[in-house]
Amino acid sequence: MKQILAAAAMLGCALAFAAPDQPGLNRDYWTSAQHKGDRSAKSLVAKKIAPAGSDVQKTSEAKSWTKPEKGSNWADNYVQRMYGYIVPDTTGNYVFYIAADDSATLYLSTDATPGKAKAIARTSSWTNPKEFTKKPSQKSAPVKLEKGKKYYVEAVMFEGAGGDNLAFAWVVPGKTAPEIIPTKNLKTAK
Ligand SMILES: [Ca+2]
Ligand SMILES: [Ca+2]
Repeated sequence: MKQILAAAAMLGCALAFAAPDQPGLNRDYWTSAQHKGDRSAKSLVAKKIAPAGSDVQKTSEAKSWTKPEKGSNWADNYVQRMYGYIVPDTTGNYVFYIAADDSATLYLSTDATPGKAKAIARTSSWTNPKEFTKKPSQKSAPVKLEKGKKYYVEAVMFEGAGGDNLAFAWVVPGKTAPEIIPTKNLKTAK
C-alpha cells in the first residue's frame, strides 16, 4: 500500500483510491464507448452506465485522466462530472462560477444532500480554460454558506471536439476575484 501511495504521489495525482471525506473531489468520465451519444452525466448516472474511469481531483479544476498535470485539451467526445462536498472556512455570501468547453452546469445543495442540489451556474457553449466571465450565466447568485458545514457540489460537462476544459470557482466573502477551490475546502463523497 505504501509503495502504491508513493507511486501515486510521484505521478502528481491525488489518491486514486476513492473513499468518503478525503481531500478533493470525485471525478467520473465516460468516453464515446460508454456514453453512446448521451451528453448528460446525470442521465448516465441515472441509467447506471459505468464510467470509463473514476479518480480523485485535487481542486475544482479538472485535469487529464492520463496526464494529471494537463488542465485542458486532453480528449474528445467525452462526458465527465466532478462531485463531492465544499466545506467553507468562513460564514458568509459566496458567488460561484463555472467555465468549460464544450458545455457544463454547476449544481450546489443547501446541505450535504445530493438530492437538494440545484443548478446555480452554467455555460451552454465553450469558454477558454478558467474563463469565468465570458457569459452572465456562468455566475451564480450569492449563496450563504456556513463555516465548517458540508455542501454537496457537482459539476457536469460534455466535450465534443476541439479544446476541452472544466473548472469551477468561488469568490469567498471579502474578496472579489473567482478562485479555484483549494483541496482544503473539498471532500470526496465516496
Ligand atoms: Ca477535445
Ligand atoms: Ca470542445
